[in-house]
Amino acid sequence: MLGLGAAGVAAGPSLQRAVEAVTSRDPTGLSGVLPGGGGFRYYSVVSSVPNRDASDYALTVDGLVERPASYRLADLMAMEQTRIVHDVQCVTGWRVPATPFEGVRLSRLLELAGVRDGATAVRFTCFDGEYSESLTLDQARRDDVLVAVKMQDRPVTHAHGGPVRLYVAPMYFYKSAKWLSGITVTPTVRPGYWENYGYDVDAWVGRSNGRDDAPTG
Ligand SMILES: Nc1nc2c(c(=O)[nH]1)N[C@H]1C(S)=C(S)[C@@H](COP(=O)(O)O)O[C@H]1N2
Ligand SMILES: [Mo]
Repeated sequence: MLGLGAAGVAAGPSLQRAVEAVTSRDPTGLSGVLPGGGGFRYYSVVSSVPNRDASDYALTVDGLVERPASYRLADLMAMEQTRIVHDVQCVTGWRVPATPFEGVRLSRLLELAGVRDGATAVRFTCFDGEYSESLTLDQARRDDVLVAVKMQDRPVTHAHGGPVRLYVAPMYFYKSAKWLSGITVTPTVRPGYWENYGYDVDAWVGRSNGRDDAPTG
């Protein structure tokens, strides 16, 4: 699959078309409309994902930090919660307006961990065992980037990546890693799962992946 993705990128006359080629190929074949999802589509790059809940969920923070940590769901819920209402935009075109997400600011977890000299990025891993994402430290420290425990004002469901997913409000939804289980502070950006198929690492909505929207878009 990696080979096909790379070929798509190389053959496409534009990145836009390369992205569409990768997307329409749907290498996982697993995307589908979520029942009762209010416009959301279900995405997973693996066919089944274990269930985790308050009894066995853990999020580790490690890498280039002074104080590695592990958080249970209750630990995250006991911290200051931030609620953001923003449009969800998938790079394949579907969009869900004004969706509330709530959780702990990623910046707070990084602050508690103490980022060490030489770090420039953050890598995210997931308990599905396959997916990964990344942000630069500057992006990760934005106020609109959350480690979310709620979506649509309810606990994040398993289908939406619960109990804990990343939420990167200003970027295409592929940055919002579901089933989040690891946050590793790294020396450089390590591209995430879809980024190895040609998606942009800097995934600003309207200003990446071949889009150059009018500012009013
Ligand atoms: N672990 C994991 N996170 C993921 C994905 C995935 O396949 N696995 N897909 C991404 C993509 S491309 C999108 S559009 C959204 C879909 O989120 P949803 O299933 O809640 O609609 O999750 C993102 N995060
Ligand atoms: Mo997506």
